[in-house]
Amino acid sequence: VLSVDTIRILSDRHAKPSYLFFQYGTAGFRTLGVVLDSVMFRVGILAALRSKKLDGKTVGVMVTASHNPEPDNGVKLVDPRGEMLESAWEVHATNVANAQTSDALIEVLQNLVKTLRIDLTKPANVIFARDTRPSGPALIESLQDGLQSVGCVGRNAGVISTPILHYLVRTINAKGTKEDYGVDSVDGYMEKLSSAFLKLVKGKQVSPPLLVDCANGVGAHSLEEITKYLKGSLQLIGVNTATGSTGVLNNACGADYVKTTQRLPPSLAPYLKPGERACSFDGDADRLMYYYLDERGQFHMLDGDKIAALVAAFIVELVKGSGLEGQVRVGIVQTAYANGASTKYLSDRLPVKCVPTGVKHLHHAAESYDIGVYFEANGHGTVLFSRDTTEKLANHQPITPAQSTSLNHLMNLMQVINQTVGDALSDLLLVEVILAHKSYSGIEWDSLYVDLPNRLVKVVVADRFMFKTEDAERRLISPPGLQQKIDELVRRYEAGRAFVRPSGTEDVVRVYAEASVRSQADGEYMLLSPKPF
Ligand code: NG1
Ligand code: ZN
Repeated sequence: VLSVDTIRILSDRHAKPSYLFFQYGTAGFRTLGVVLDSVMFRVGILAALRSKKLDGKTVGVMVTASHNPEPDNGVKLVDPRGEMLESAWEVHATNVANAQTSDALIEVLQNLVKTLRIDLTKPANVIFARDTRPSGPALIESLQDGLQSVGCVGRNAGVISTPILHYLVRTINAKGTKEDYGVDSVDGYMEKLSSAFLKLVKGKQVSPPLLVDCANGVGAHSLEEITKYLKGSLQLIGVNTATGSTGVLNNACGADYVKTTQRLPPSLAPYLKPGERACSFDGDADRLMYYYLDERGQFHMLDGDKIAALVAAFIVELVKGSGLEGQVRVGIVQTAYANGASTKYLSDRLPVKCVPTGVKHLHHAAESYDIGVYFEANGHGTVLFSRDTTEKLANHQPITPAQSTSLNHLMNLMQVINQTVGDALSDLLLVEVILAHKSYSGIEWDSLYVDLPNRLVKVVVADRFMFKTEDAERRLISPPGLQQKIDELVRRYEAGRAFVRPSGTEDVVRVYAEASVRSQADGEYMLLSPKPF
């Protein structure tokens, strides 16, 4: 049974503010760091219970608010294969977080143990980490109290990026199995990525020194580490690496700034020369945005859609080159935010699926392909190789030296890619490998297709839960009549497309519009006259 007295004593120290409601959304719990104490304590308990339910497999807990402002924080659970928490448990998490008193909490927990038939005698293994936010250390202590209240010690992985935590969870659980995923340490991660990278770029001309905007977040640590392993083959120059300063995280820098403003972070302006490319991580280093200045100094963005196009084309080429055409199907997953031009470009070549926003939806859909490439336009994405494909590649007998080379490249790509979740560092290495192989600069990469001009804005509404969608969030079914109005507006514009959906991470509604001409995409924006970013 649960040691009710211990839970009560510790829970009283982490009382829930009665006036708040917490929701486990697409990115776990996310709100102001100062109100998350009770949530952290309870997530500690829940993580331990989830591990027990899964027969003692290791479960991850990541404390981060990603690209959101510095005062925000959040927490999400990571399942044993390094994936997002199973949906059914999101509801349990919300229930646990909202029990008003310690007694109410104990009751919810006892119910959970009973209905889910959790065997409390099983071990609980939890690994946890945080990003660089100032509110992090105190929140980690609350989390540890939660773990302790159910007799779980947990492993503190310290301050690391979200994708490294996902990697650690997967490696720990895969250890000693057929699906071994590497060594469960930061060094193991760096070693795995970098050694595959070095094999892939051997004898190739790699990028000149590359500026990497770390958003003043934990990605700066990853960058510093990987540099030691790259042995000068790729020079990465960190900008916005001030993880010790307050007030600078994600501030006028980082992947989200680039995507939403479609501008160069001002802090990079003194360094980036016309003709050169650079990239930005977000605050927890799971998103990556590339961009370059053309010869006239004009800014061009290479977002998640462009990364997906580059990566998918290269993988298709390698699959063909290995002699596996027809045996290994490559497919793409996007969301409604994918630029219409990217969807057209990709669906002319490959199967493309559109799913609702949220990594878990993309990840899940990508699992249905032999090799599934998924990217959100905002730069979050990865590539999944199915179990069958992994075996097929390992057992395939190439019949020519060229086939053997392609197959080797594919096997090494699998090692560079963090298949658990989007990973800015791993995606950066992947992109640089492909650019080196294709001898592409930013300009050639960009010319795969031309983005349709677009606008994404947030609008504050009285009740965003009134907005209900269908068709992978591309159409509204509520409030009544609104979709018709959007349809009427969209019809007036060439290649027009627009949709409205409630955010899962902020108390706003997002409005997206695109059209063949910039002024027309903006036209939608003016008509709706919402608050700009
Ligand atoms: P919401 O707030 O539901 O739009 C945002 C991003 C998602 C995803 C999540 C999780 C956009 C338009 N939305 O979701 O893609 O990254 O945050 O962080 O970028
Ligand atoms: Zn992030």
